[in-house]
Amino acid sequence: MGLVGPGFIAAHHLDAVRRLGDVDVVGIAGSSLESAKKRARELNGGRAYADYRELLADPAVHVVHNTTPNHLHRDISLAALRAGKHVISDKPLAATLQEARELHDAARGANLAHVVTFNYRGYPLVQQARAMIAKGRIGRSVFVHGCYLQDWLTDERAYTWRLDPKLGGASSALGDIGSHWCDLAEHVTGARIVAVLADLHTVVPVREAPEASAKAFAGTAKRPGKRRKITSEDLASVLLRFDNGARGCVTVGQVLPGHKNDLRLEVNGREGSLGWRQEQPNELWIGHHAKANTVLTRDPSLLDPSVRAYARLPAGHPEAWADAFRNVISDAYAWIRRGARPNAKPVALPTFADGYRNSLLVDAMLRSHAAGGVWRPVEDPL
Ligand code: SOE
Repeated sequence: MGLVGPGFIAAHHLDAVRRLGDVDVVGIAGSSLESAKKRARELNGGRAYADYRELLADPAVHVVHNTTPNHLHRDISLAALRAGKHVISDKPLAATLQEARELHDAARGANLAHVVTFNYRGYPLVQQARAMIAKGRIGRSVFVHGCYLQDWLTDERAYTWRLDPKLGGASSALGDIGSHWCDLAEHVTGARIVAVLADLHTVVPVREAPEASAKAFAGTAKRPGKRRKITSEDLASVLLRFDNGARGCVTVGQVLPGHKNDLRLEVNGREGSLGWRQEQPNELWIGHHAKANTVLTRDPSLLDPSVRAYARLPAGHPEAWADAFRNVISDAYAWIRRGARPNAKPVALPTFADGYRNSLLVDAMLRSHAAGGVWRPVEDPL
């Protein structure tokens, strides 16, 4: 594998790949030879390439991990597919809906793996919830709700390229983390969001930001920097309608003190409810109407046989974010080893089709808000 864009998430891609045990890390490309060399040294990441094109030209690289900022996703992923490489891209798939469509079209029929890291799918209890709903354990789903709340952008001196529409895309919080929630809600329920009504807000409209390229969770700068006007949302509430008739709502925010990486998903069915929280990932809440509620802990022997492989440690040994991330990367390489045939894709693995679908959802939310907060259908032209 070769990696382009050695930022915050790059180390976790390398870690996940190394845990597979049979994939060589060939090298890293950055924005310059110097940055690539520095990260290659720090991460023991093999060769350093001055440019992603050099990495793509290297015949030793079969799989490209694209961990660049959103505005670079399209060009690099497209060039990688055209060079015959499998691609594992960070989310969102691209900065705009149009670019996401281009990537989706290029990946379709290319006989190459095309993966988007909606990594929250990789948790064993997320897969358990999906299996239970698919088997009818909670009856017909009627309400799907939750949130994805963070606080790392609370302070006016916190800044990230994600807030700049030229680099992060038209939406900020929705594209960065709302995208994860929507993907999870559709994946777990097996239902599709068909209409949205969104209210977006910018709680911090001016930031005194020293560094345009600051990484996520970089913290608050000590000294004020350049004053920047912020136009993209840091808070969003969205009502949802699903194709199976279920209703839903989600709140997404990155300026909410005390919430670190608080992703919660609850699905209420006619015969029971399921609730999962990213910060307590080893527990699945199971709600009942006429008997006591229960909590299923992540014990492989208690999981549905179809999802047991996602729990790698025996009961009592907690698994968390890095393990779930590894599960997604592991599925990606399993697909690659099977020749990346469409019918050989692991069920839980998110692809460019899911990435494109997700961009459609975020786009519909932006349009709903721009129209004054009215229902907008999610039209899927495919
Ligand atoms: C920052 O909000 C961030 O790193 C996201 O970009 C990731 O996708 C999410 O997993 C954690 O938070």
